[in-house]
Amino acid sequence: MAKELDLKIEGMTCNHCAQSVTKELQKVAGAADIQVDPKAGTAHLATDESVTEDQLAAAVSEAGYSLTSVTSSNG
Ligand SMILES: [Cu+2]
Repeated sequence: MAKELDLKIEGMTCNHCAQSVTKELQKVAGAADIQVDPKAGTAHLATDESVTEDQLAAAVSEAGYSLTSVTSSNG
């Protein structure tokens, strides 16, 4: 079962930032349909149940930004 998640990410300013975050999130096994909006400071993605918030935080941090919140958009 896939989860739909909304992430809040601090520190992104332009499309290059968004690309870095997208690239790192793509490396997380089980993450798909990644859409990053640098102006809003958000990312939307679908993940397997196995993907943890820690994995997402690590990916965002690897790109050089901070994950500040994760909310599920389908319960
Ligand atoms: Cu940038």
